[in-house]
Amino acid sequence: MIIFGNSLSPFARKVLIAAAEKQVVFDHRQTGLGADDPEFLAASPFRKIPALVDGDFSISDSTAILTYLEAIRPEPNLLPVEARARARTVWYEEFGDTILIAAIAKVFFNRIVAPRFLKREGDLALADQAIAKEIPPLLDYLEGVMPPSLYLVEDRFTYADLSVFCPLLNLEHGDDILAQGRWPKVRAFFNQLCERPSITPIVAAERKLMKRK
Ligand SMILES: N[C@@H](CCC(=O)N[C@@H](CS)C(=O)NCC(=O)O)C(=O)O
Repeated sequence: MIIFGNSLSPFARKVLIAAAEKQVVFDHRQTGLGADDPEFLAASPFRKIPALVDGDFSISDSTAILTYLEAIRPEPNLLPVEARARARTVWYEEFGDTILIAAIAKVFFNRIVAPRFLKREGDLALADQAIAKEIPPLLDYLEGVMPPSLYLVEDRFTYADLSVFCPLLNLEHGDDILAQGRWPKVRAFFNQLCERPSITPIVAAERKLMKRK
């Protein structure tokens, strides 16, 4: 199996962690934006990362890939079976993949991607506005729904936690808002996940990269 996508992408990171949780053996290609590797393009018709190739099967989109991984490797179960828990897991995945990342991307792109990787100035006012106005209500929401176990669904690690965690790591790369103490449960949720064996190496590598000027 091949997984295409640099882990700085929250969507690629989601797939890399899911594969590690399921102990799937894979070859990781550090595909970035604008890649023209023909194998990657065959798997991802719109050049978006992540993408996956498994023998003669290929697919892109993190949600599609997680669905595939869950089907071929049902244990450990990361997509609950019980109706309400499954629906809530899909909701948190959708929340992470759309609402949360839309706001966080304004910070991550303009403060990190534009200056470091595209060698141009980002729209810093847009990033500041996201930190001041857009992101706090999303963290308020998470703080309000966070169970005492610090797992969003079924008091155990599922795709729900993974999908919310991944954008939060991009937030950490761009701003220290989560470390400020206003959202203690969300911060504890984030810190707990950073300690997971499937996640720790990715967090360590990215934090190291982020410190590099
Ligand atoms: N819904 C997709 C989103 C994938 C996505 O937008 N990936 C970004 C990187 S974070 C990308 O490849 N952007 C390049 C582009 O849009 O051309 C998923 O869950 O995988």
